[in-house]
Amino acid sequence: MKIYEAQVAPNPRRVRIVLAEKGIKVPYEQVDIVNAVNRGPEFRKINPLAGVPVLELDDGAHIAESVAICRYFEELQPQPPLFGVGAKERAIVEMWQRRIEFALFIPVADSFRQRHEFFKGRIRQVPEYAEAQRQNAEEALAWLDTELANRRFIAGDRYSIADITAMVGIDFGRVSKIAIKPEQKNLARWHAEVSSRPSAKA
Ligand SMILES: N[C@@H](CCC(=O)N[C@@H](CS)C(=O)NCC(=O)O)C(=O)O
Repeated sequence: MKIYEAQVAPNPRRVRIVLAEKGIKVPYEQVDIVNAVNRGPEFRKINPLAGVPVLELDDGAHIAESVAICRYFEELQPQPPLFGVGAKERAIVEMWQRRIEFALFIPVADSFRQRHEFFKGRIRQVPEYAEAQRQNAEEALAWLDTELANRRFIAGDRYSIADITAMVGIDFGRVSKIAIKPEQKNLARWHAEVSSRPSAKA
């Protein structure tokens, strides 16, 4: 088993954090995304969509999509649970994971992807969309600040994959000048707590 990843990129960081939380060690192979090695024909045999991370199993199967990889490890080793426990909590974590992914993580990613030199020639870029998504991400931060007024973590009392996606998204927002505002005290309190976990350095 091994994981193709890139140390600099946000999606692989989500997987590294989940593995660190669970104390699972998997060998990593770095893919040179700066020089677009992931976009070449060899890597596309592993993931036709070219993204990292990709988990390679011992039987040769490839699992891409960060959250799918995280779910695989949750099944292998349920402790500590990062996708909820029981029907209700699992559904609530799923709801928040998807909300954070659509309302924050993707807008943050688009703010970078849609205008940065790194993605020139890789995807069709619309710089105006980058700015629209930057504003959408800022709106999501304001909304999350109100949500976090009454609970410790994004999906409730337990740290979950939704917190991981939100923290990684917010941290990556720095390159697009997306940041928690001084008045967003609940969000700042939450961000300080999740960032202080040892796994945040993974
Ligand atoms: N939805 C995929 C996204 C994968 C993705 O876009 N990965 C980025 C790194 S965060 C990448 O490979 N970027 C280089 C490129 O697109 O050329 C996931 O969740 O894993």
